Order: sequence, then structure tokens, then C-alpha cells
Amino acid sequence: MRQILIFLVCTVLFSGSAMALTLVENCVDLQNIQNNPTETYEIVNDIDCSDTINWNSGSGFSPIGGFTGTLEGNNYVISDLYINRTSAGMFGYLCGSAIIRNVRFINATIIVDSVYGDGGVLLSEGGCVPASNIIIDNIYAEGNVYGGANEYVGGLIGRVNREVTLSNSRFVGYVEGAGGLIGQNDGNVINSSFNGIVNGTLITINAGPNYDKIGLTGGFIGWNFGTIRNSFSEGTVTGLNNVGGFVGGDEYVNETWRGEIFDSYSTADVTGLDYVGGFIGYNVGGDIVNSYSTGSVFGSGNYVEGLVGWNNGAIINSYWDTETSGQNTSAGGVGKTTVEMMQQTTFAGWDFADSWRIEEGLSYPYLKWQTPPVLDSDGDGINDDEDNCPLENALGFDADLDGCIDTLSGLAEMLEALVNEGVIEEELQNSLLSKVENAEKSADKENICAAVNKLEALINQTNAQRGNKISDEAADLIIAYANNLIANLLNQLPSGESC
Ligand SMILES: [Ca+2]
Ligand SMILES: [Ca+2]
Ligand SMILES: [Ca+2]
Repeated sequence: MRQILIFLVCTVLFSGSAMALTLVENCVDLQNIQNNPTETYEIVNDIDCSDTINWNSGSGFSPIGGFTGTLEGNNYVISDLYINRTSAGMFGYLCGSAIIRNVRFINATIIVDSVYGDGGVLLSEGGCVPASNIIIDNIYAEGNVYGGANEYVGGLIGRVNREVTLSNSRFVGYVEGAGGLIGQNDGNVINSSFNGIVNGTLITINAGPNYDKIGLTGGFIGWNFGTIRNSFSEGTVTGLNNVGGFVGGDEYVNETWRGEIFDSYSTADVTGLDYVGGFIGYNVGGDIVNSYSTGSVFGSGNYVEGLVGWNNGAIINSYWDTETSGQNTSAGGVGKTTVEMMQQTTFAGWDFADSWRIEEGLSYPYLKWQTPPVLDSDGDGINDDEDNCPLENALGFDADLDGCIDTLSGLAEMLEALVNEGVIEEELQNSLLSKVENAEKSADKENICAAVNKLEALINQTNAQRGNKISDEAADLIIAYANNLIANLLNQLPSGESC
């Protein structure tokens, strides 16, 4: 390992760059990045930041300002980062051509203790002037972000400017602020997501002249001036006004500077007052292309709609689920039933080669970069990947939970497996199996009561050996299985007959 690291240091030193590579091994090393914010850093192990709650008289970690270097996280975990400040994030702001990539945060706590502060686990403000090209890639954060009465607070990032590209990143957790992933976005966001709770009820600052009412809250981004592609939000979003499952307010400054959203979706449930939409609350003039929402939409005021609450932009090839949303109208987009939302033909013009996937009739469209959803095609509670009979609903007749309706031959196989696992002693194998085989022969001859008798004998023998030659757990399983078979056999008797 040491040789590799020396090699890396030498490679950087002799590659013509003036930058040195500094290894980050603990939380103090992480804090010391602020002393030389132009250098290249590499995290070389998981980092425990649980002591930061005691740092700086309770203010915690001090945000790293003006970072222009590179931080390579190598997917190591930074745990228990704590910051309680006016503006709060591991980085305060980024400049130049800063690069941050492959960092994971677990159990972060970010508290923005000011009305005008920005905040997010990774970054409070995304850029400074002049900045050229800032790259943030593959950042995962889990935690709680509390924003008081703020404008620019998001789970991962408070605010990013136009020079920032954020990709392959995700926040999971609770956000009291404007957006699940980002509070205000002017940059480029791609292949990213949010899952959790956004509570925007504390936003008290008027968003600006384009908005009729105060408050901006979105499941992904609160206030969007930038470009978003191939991203999604899940969870619940609650706010005052201008509330959307994906974006609260989609902004328009001029024809080249406006919020644009492509190939994205939200399943988040949304609650607000005025200007509430399953996807966007208030669209000042941005484009929304090839996108959809399915979450429930509730608002106690006006402009409460399926996809977009209020719209002054172009909504192209975009849809919402009229059943799950509880909304039949929208200021833009086309309403579809749940069945239609799970059919590829509904999504005319969408790119199912490079951007989207769908499990026809079973799932809403999902993004190509996502892991395919785990489905239960036959609805018996056993997911397809563990269901030996994925198109046979075995609910109520499936003692061994293999997804198949229990059968006599299935019982024989199960007994052999239990012997092999050692939870039934091998000397019992023949006697148990012969009872099942005899039951099978009787059932084949439609001698139902004889088959039932054999299964009852099996149950009696199992009970006699319970806790001795058959483990308690195996005995319960065999008896439940045999009782399922007995119930099925008795159903085959002509009505009025019994054994
Ligand atoms: Ca199933
Ligand atoms: Ca079964
Ligand atoms: Ca099944």
C-alpha cells in the first residue's frame, strides 16, 4: 500500500503539476484542507467525525472556503459530521476548477442558524466569481439538515451557480429548507436523486418578483434556474406556496438562462397551500420535457394541480397519474391512468434506448442508470427474484414461501432439503417420504380421504419427534405445509361429503 501511495505522490509531483497530493486520514486532516485549499487531496480510509459536535464551542466543523483543488474520496465514508453555523456545509464555497468526487457521508447533521444562511451536507454555496468549471461527482449523503427560515438550504447543497456540474449524487434523509438535494440550482445536474422528507414550511423569504406568494419547496430542487437531466425524487414534500414533488419554482431570467428539466420524475407526495404540483409548483418560464409525476397532491388553496400548479413555460411529452395524484387537471402535461402510466406506448417521443426503462404493465418508467425495480408480478408477496413461480399467485397456499402453491411433490422436495440441512435426522427420511408418496398415490386415484389420512399421519409423526429428531422450526413448517395440502384435498370432495 505504502509503495502505491509513494507512486501516486511521485506521479502527481512529476506530472508537471505544481500541486502536491495530500492524504486525508482523519477528521482533523479534513479540516486542515482549509489551510491549503488549492491542493489535491485523497481520502485513504473511512473517517469518523463524531467529535466535531464538540469543536469550536459547539459550532462544529468549520466550512472549507474558496476551495479550488481536488478532493478524491475513494468512496470512503465520512461519518457523523456536525456543523451548526450561519452558513453550513463541509465546503463553504468552491472556486476555479474545483473537483470533488466519490465521497460518502453517513449520519451528518447540518444546522443553519441564520435567516439568510445557506446550507447542505457537502456545500453551502456552490461557486465564486470568477469560477470556470467546477465538478462534483458521485457524492452520497445521509443525514438531517435543518434550515430555520432560509432560502438556500438543501440536503446535499445549499446553492450552486452556473459553473457547477453535479452528477451521480444522492441525498437520503430529512431536510428543513428549500430542496431535497439542492436549495437553489443554477448549474447542471444529471443522474441524481433524493429520497426522504422535505419540510419547507419555515421558508419565509419572498422568492422574488416572479412569484405571487412566499415559499419555494421541491423534492429535488427548491428553486431552479439551471438544467436538470435524468434525475428523480421520492418521499414527501410539504411547504407553503410554490411546492412541487420535484421542483418548487422553475425560473426564467432570459432565453439562455432559465430552468430546464429533461427526462426526470417524481413519486413524492406533495402538500402545500397555493401553487402546488406533483412535479412543479410554479413554472415561471422553463421547459419541462419527457417527465412525469405520480405522488399524491394536496393543497388547501388555489392552483393545486396534477403535474404543474401554475405554468408559463413549455411542457412537452410530460404526464401525471390522475389516480395516484388525486388530481384530474394540471396547468400543463397530460393526465393518464395508472395502467396507462405503466405502458411504454403512453410515452411518445421518449428515449427508451438511452434514458428510460419500463417493465411493461408492471412499473412506471425508470431511468436507465437506476437498478431495475424489484417486482412482484403475481402479487403473492414474494418478489420475482425470489419467486420460484413468478406468475403463480401462491398467497395463502405457500407454507415454505417459495412463491409456488404447495403440492405433494413440493412437500417431498422440502423434506429432502430439511434432511440435507440437518434439521431432520436422516433416519426419519424414508418414513416421512413414504407417507408423502402414499398420499400422492391415493390422490392420483382420487381417493381423497386416504390421502388426507396419510398427511395426518405425517403431522402426527412430526409432532411426536418435535424438538427431538425434528427441530421445532422444521416441524412448524412441515405441519403448515401439510395442512395447506389437506385443505386443498378437502376442497376437491364433492359438496356435502367429508372424510
Ligand atoms: Ca411473486
Ligand atoms: Ca410453496
Ligand atoms: Ca408466485
